[in-house]
Amino acid sequence: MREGRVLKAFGGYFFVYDFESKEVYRCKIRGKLKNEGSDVITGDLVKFDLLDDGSGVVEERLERKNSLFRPVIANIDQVIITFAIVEPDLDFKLLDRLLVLAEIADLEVTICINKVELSSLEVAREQLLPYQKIGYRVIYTSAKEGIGLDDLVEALKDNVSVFAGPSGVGKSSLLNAIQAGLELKVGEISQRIKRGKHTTRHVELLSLDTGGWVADTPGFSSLDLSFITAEGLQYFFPELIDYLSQCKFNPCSHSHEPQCAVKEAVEKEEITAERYQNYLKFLAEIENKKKSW
Ligand SMILES: Nc1nc2c(ncn2[C@@H]2O[C@H](COP(=O)(O)OP(=O)(O)O)[C@@H](O)[C@H]2O)c(=O)[nH]1
Ligand SMILES: [Mg+2]
Ligand SMILES: [Zn+2]
Repeated sequence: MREGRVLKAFGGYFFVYDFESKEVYRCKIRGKLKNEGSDVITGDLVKFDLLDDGSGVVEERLERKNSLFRPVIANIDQVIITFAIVEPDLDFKLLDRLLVLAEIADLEVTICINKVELSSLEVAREQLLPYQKIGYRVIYTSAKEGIGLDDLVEALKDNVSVFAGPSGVGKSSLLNAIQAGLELKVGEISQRIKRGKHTTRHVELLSLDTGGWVADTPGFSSLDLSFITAEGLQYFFPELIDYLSQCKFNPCSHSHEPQCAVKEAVEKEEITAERYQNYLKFLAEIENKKKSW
């Protein structure tokens, strides 16, 4: 049997990229699979057979590594968290929120800072230095001037990626810049705003000529963190983890307790004050939501 990846599910058909022939086949799904309750979504790895007429039948869905609920997509390797250095101003609180969501989903992260030609590489690098120190990969691009596109291609290569980040930062422009003929609309208001609550969305994976797949819709449409517990939040700030066992109290929320190793690390500037402040804000959000229930 052939093995492939579902690039798109639409109107009862599954468009499957065959790893061997590198062709895309329109497939139906074996009724047995549906009866077993084993749904097939974009990103799924499947086994399929080809019929004489050139169409295919999905016989088996392989186990998923992970899946996102919005957008509905499976087996994602990484999220490209994209911001502009200016226009719009880089929103570090939103960046930290997206990083927490990526950590929860256990995705690899690449932070992409676009529109660097409007500022300078030096300024951008300095602002993102704390994130590089934590261990996040940061790339600096300009879709307009063609800066850093090789780094983006390299990051996308051989991975299944979703973009995340506010609208207007240049996500579509970056994809257009690395893939000739793509012609995604630029300057469009994010679909999220226009879309009605109950409209089904069809997520499509684009195969890049340079290798890799990218979802055509940005990831993490819900930015709500209150589904995690107050005690859980600390584990999604990677730079806190080494300090957690050194706090006097256990559990320690690292907000008001004495002899807190995290607070001491902030004072010594081993943890940046801005990230710590955002940790406290997210913690308050989670606690307030609980109280209102
Ligand atoms: N100056 C500058 N403008 C850019 C750059 N990349 C995108 N833009 C502009 O930013 C606006 C939003 O771009 P778009 O790709 O639609 O952003 P998206 O909403 O994140 O997909 C458009 O007017 C683009 O022309 C860049 O590198 N430099
Ligand atoms: Mg766009
Ligand atoms: Zn503590």
